[in-house]
Amino acid sequence: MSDDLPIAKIDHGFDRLDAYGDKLLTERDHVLMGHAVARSPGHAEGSPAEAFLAVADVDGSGTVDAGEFFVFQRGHFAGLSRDDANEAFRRLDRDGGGRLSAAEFVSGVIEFWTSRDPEAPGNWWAGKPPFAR
Ligand SMILES: [Ca+2]
Ligand SMILES: [Ca+2]
Repeated sequence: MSDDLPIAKIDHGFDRLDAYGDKLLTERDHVLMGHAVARSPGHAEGSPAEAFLAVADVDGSGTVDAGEFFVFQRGHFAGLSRDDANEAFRRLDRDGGGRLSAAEFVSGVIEFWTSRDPEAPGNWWAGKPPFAR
């Protein structure tokens, strides 16, 4: 199997992440991406947060379990341990049901990028935030 297709998709994904368009991924791209997530209505079909949910929900159940969450987040944050992911998952699973509903998942994404509340569960999206006790 040729590597052309996956490489083309990675290039395409990189171009999407390179919000500033200078062929470098920097903090500035993440800030622009965060603003784009914040602007998009959380449940609007096609919003970045909904797109993340579609990728994370590997079995198509409509919810994200702890294993799916870990695999999804580990793909973005290579240093995230399973313990850190599990702790983050517990915080994001607001009803304690053991699964992230679409609303819990989307709220986590949006809060991570936009909330100024130090107690917001979404602060844990990428693992333990540096200011957490
Ligand atoms: Ca699922
Ligand atoms: Ca839940």
